[in-house]
This record gives sequence, C-alpha cells and structure tokens, in this order.
Amino acid sequence: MIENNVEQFAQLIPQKADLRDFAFMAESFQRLMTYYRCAIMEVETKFRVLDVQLSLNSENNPIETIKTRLKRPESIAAKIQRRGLPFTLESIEQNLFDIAGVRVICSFPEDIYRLADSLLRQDDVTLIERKDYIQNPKPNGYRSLHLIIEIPIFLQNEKRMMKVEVQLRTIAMDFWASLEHKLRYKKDMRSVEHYDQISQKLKACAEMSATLDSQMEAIRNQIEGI
Ligand code: 0O2
Repeated sequence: MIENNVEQFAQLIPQKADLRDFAFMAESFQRLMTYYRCAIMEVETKFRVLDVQLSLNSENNPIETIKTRLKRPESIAAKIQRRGLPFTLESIEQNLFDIAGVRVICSFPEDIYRLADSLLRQDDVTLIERKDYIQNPKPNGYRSLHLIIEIPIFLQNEKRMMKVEVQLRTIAMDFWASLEHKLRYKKDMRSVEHYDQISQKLKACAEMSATLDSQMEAIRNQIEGI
C-alpha cells in the first residue's frame, strides 16, 4: 500500500527534481497522508461513539455503516492540475478538502441530521463548509449531506488541524449514488446513445427512493410512537 503510494506520488514530482528532492518530497507526502489517516480515525471514532450513545435512547442504532477513504495520489494530482494549483504539499493541504473522506450511512434521513448536529456541537469540531444535497438535490438526483470539518489530531509533540470531508446519506441514497457513479465514471459513456435515457431513469429512481426514505421514516416513527 505504502509502496504503491510512493509510485503514484512520483507523478507529482517535477522532472528536474534530483533523487534527494524526490526522497524528501515522497517522505513528506507520506507523512501528510498519515496525518489524514489519523484524522479519518478520529472522525470515525466520533461517529461510532455517537452511534452507541444515540442507540441508548432508542432501540435502533442510527448508523448502518461507516466507509472511509484516503484520496489516491493520482486523484490528488489530477485535481491539483485541473484547478491550476501549484504542485506542493502546502497547496494540497490548503486547497483540497476531500483528501480524507468519511461516509456515514444511515437508515433514515432524520438520523443524518441528528448525527450531523451532534458532531458539529463537539467543541473540537469546526465546520468549514456544509452542502445539503438532501434539501437541495443535484439536478441529476444526487442526495447526501456533505460537511467539510476541521478537527485536531494529537501527535507526539504537536497538535495538527486537519480537514475531513464527511458525507452522510441513507442506504437508499448510497445505493443510488453507487449506480450513478458507475455511469459518471464510464469515460466513453457520454457518446453512447443510451446515456440520456439512463440519466433520466436514474433521476426518476432518485425521486422514488426519496419517497421510499420518507415513507419508511414515517412508518418507523409510527412504530416507535406505539
Ligand atoms: P470520489 O471518488 O467519491 O471522491 P469538489 O470535490 O470540491 O471538486 P464539488 O462538486 O464541489 O467538487 O464537491 P461536492 O459537491 O461536495 O462533491 C464531492 C463528492 O460528493 C464526490 O467526490 C462524490 O463522492 C460525491 N458526489 C457529488 N456529486 C455526486 C453525484 O452527482 N453523483 C455521485 N455518485 N456522487 C457525487 P468525487 O471526488 O467526485 O469522487
């Protein structure tokens, strides 16, 4: 995994860099990625604690699954290039907010907001940006609550502030996004005659799954009210 990262990191190094520059930059990059990994662990633990605590008040755990991912070096390089930003570690840290990603999957939409509010009330969590694609779905039908947060990680001799992208969605929203992701990342799909037709079908599915989410939530609340 680490070797693979170093290989991919080579793409970030300017041609004229000598071997010592390369070794230094590769090591610094690895260190930065390790800090992001620590930040992911911190945020995942925060959600696991909330899940246990919120399940004490009701019979259900609000969280179904937590998925985490560290952006791959080649994706980092591609995004830096796309935005015309300098290829430096400082630039990566200051401009890319989705290197560390935590995706929290819940059964019901209400749980998403309950978890997000509880997380943001914690005094070591700073909200940098919030995008509510549940209240305001994307034109293609994409729904999720996105938060960019900043949290501290505590290292041997220092405290470091790290940014993490949190995506909260229901099982139905996640199911939809996984299928839509396949369409988006099929590179030659745009030229395929069925692209528009598939996009329309996906949009209709997004509406249906939003209706399903709210009806299931209403039934859950009715059951809990009994
Ligand atoms: P991956 O592989 O999941 O990381 P930005 O990320 O800032 O350049 P933007 O659009 O401002 O771009 O960010 P936004 O809207 O917060 O979305 C970022 C991430 O949300 C995406 O990351 C996806 O994970 C998810 N996402 C956003 N829109 C869609 C969508 O229409 N369909 C699906 N399936 N996922 C979406 P990446 O980097 O694209 O991919």
